[in-house]
Amino acid sequence: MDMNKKLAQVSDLFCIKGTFVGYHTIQMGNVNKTYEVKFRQPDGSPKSYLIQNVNTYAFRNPIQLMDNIDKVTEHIRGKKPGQIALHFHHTADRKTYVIDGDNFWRMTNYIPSVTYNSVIDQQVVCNAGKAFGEFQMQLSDFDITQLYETIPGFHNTRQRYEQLQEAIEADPVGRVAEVQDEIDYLMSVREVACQLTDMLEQGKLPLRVTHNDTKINNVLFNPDDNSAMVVIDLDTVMPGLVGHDFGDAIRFAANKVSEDALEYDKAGVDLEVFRSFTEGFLDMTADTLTQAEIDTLALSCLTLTVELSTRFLADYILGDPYFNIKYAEHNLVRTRCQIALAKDMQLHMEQMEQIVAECVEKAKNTH
Ligand code: GN1
Ligand code: MG
Repeated sequence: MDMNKKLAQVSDLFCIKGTFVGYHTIQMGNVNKTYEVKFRQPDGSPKSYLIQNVNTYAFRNPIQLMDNIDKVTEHIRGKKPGQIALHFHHTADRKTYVIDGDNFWRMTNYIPSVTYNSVIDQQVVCNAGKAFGEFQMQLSDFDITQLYETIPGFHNTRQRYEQLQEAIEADPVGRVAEVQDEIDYLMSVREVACQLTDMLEQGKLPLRVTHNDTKINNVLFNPDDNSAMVVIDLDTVMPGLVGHDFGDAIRFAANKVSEDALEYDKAGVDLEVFRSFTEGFLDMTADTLTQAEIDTLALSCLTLTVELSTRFLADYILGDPYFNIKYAEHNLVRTRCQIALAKDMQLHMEQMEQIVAECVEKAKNTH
């Protein structure tokens, strides 16, 4: 596909004014494809937008997904009038998407900002914690029944294990033999990893509206002072547990190496980063969380790390249909890195629990 031509056409369908100048691909996420498109406006000034091609293998109901995002962004905009926010462009017939063949396009404003793939500064990570905590609080009065479950069972860890089991049984590309150690480890922690899912089913943890993909690079920061401006990537906003957001954020931000590091043996939880994020997150949420939610925050980090390991491994076994990969063993490296992190979290569980308790105290004393 001639991308220049295609992106110019898509922009036109979203009624963008001005002359298309060019585009570049943005490295963002492992599922969708993102492009910054540049325009010269009728008055001569430059203006950028973002266009995304939504992965419809991952998101089987992209129209429902856009419906969720529309409602959630409007709700948040109502809470922060006048502030920078994510805004989706509409077509002439008021749709937030363009379907052409297998492609599902959407277009948003481009927000000049910085993002971080790894932690360079404890204040940044604390601000990210506040941003995700605030996001949840802004949606605490949002009617859950308004949301479609765009990926059913997204953080249902038991279901993720069943999907891994099915992949192992199918073994369509003959990769199971080489990943026996990884399978053995994941099966050994199955019950502890499924504890959150079980508690939800037993009614011991409340459902909230959650983001469900709280990687620190899903927060846009102000380049001037590193304050958090906007939480992006709302594709997986769905009913979920507070631990899904907390645990996934820690899994990504507090890892000593990147999510797919080749040196996966160096993976582990950085307790200083853990503390900074937890402090920011609980500053926003401590007053509203139940005791059971607080008690399972540290556990949720292990849960989300193990859960993602099962997803990366199942994808590797199936021949990588889901996650974008850069090389043949990418999903295997990701799996090994997450497993190394999970093992280190098991070793530090008590310290993580202790830090959560201290941050709860601190939040309650300052409010
Ligand atoms: C995917 O595409 P991205 O990076 O936003 C995935 C998350 C995983 C993450 C791992 C819809 O998110 O669940 O945690 O990769 N999103 C979906 O990097 O599956
Ligand atoms: Mg995402």
